[in-house]
Amino acid sequence: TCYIELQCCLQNFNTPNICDVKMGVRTFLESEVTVNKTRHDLFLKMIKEDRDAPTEEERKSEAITKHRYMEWRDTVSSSRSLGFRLEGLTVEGKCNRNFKSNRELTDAKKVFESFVTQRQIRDQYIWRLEKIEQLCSESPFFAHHELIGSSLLFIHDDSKASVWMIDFEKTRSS
Ligand code: I3P
Repeated sequence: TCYIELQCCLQNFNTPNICDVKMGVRTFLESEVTVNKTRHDLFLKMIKEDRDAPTEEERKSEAITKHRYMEWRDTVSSSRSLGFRLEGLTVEGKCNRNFKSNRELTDAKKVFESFVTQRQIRDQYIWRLEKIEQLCSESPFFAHHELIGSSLLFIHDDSKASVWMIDFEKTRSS
């Protein structure tokens, strides 16, 4: 019998603080590169972040391909340079997704330091990250698959913390 077991990661937390960190230097599949359809919504997202990012031609058509958007997105964020990027943060119920152009390690460190202020919470995160690292290095599945666009989801409240790996939609055997 095949079945999927689902878990609500927020369960057991009182007023959870949440941080989504997207892993990897590339967040699109090779198969997405060949799709030539252009999209106006992605053009709008691009100029919202940087008015000067589109080329002359893209400005005329007011549309870009998803590959162009994803490549640009990986390059302006820390994905390409650091191998991860901050997707979003919820602290005391307030959500912040304004990290698109944060490329520097010092910026990421500042955000993590303000997200995790208690030593006990930090230690629980580190324990769990080391556990995930150990499980991944022993797992035959992880040895033979590439994960694209997956995230580490950090959640804590005043007394407890944990991390989960989430979003496996673009996982392929390698
Ligand atoms: C989105 C993000 C998503 C991607 C989405 C992008 O950009 O990269 O991961 O969905 O594509 O728009 P942003 O983070 O800047 O909002 P997939 O991972 O499913 O490709 P979409 O617009 O086609 O949903």
